[in-house]
Amino acid sequence: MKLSVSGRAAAAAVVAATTLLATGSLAGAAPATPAVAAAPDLPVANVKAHLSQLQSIATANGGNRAHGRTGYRASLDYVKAKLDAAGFTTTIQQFTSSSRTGYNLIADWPGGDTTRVLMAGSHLDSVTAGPGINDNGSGSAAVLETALAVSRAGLQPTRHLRFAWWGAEELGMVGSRYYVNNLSSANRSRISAYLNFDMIGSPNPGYFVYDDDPTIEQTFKTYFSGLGVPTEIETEGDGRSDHAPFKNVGIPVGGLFSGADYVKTSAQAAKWGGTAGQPFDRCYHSSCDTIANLNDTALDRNADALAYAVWTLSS
Ligand code: DTR
Ligand code: ZN
Ligand code: ZN
Repeated sequence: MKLSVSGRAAAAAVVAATTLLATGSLAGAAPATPAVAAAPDLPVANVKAHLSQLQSIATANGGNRAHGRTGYRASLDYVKAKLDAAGFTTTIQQFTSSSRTGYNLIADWPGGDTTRVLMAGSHLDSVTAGPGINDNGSGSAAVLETALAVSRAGLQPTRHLRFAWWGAEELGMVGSRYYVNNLSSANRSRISAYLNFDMIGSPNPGYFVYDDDPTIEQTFKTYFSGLGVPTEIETEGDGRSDHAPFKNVGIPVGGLFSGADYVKTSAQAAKWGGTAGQPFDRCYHSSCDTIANLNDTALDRNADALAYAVWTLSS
């Protein structure tokens, strides 16, 4: 589905990007670039193809992709193979949690200023109850497809791009905390921002933007205003996903969320559609969080917003 960003929004994006480069949140940036290379419209069919693979992996591995189970490592191997074939430098970071081995997958896109790194990430693990397609195959597939789009475009951003798929988020952001805690102070200071995507295809979707770093928040809001889609601030997520370890050490963070087990209000249904009085995702942490548990429009819009933010904030 071709979703265009209006000229007004694109102009605002240039302002946002320029503001970003001038503000403290991403200080030390290169001189403001006069324009932002146009971010791609990610084919939602590609995102869904990754999700179908993750569904098949869960089905073949006891019905889940949870930390310490075979389905998690099989999920990581799928993502890694795509990235290796696309020219990324991939690293598997191993850790232990609850007496089981966990893994983070880190993918660096060669080039860019490695003293100013833009990261985008998502947790790849599910709960043990089910395949975790919305939570969080949706975020993982969108981050993967954005990385593959960077490769297809041969993007040469000013900033160095790094993508991450975290293990054991469902146990308390274990993988992302392990990554941040094991960064040297020098490498920690080189991360200029971290963007998090956890549940972005909820079947009864809301459009929530994290309100942590104002410049990142504005970048996402500019994108959605270009689509004519209203957004709300994500208020109940503080500390509840993989952006928290980054925020806790002072790294600017942002992200998108389409809702979990909270109930959609009438006012929200009036602006977003869907069903008032029902959860955004009635299959949250349940066995029914399968490939059928998605809203393709929300997945499409959020994946495109992810790509737009990566293009804009790395320029
Ligand atoms: N903790 C996440 C789901 C979640 C709940 N609230 C938020 C807010 C922002 C991002 C994610 C979430 C999980 O179950 O993986
Ligand atoms: Zn979860
Ligand atoms: Zn999640």
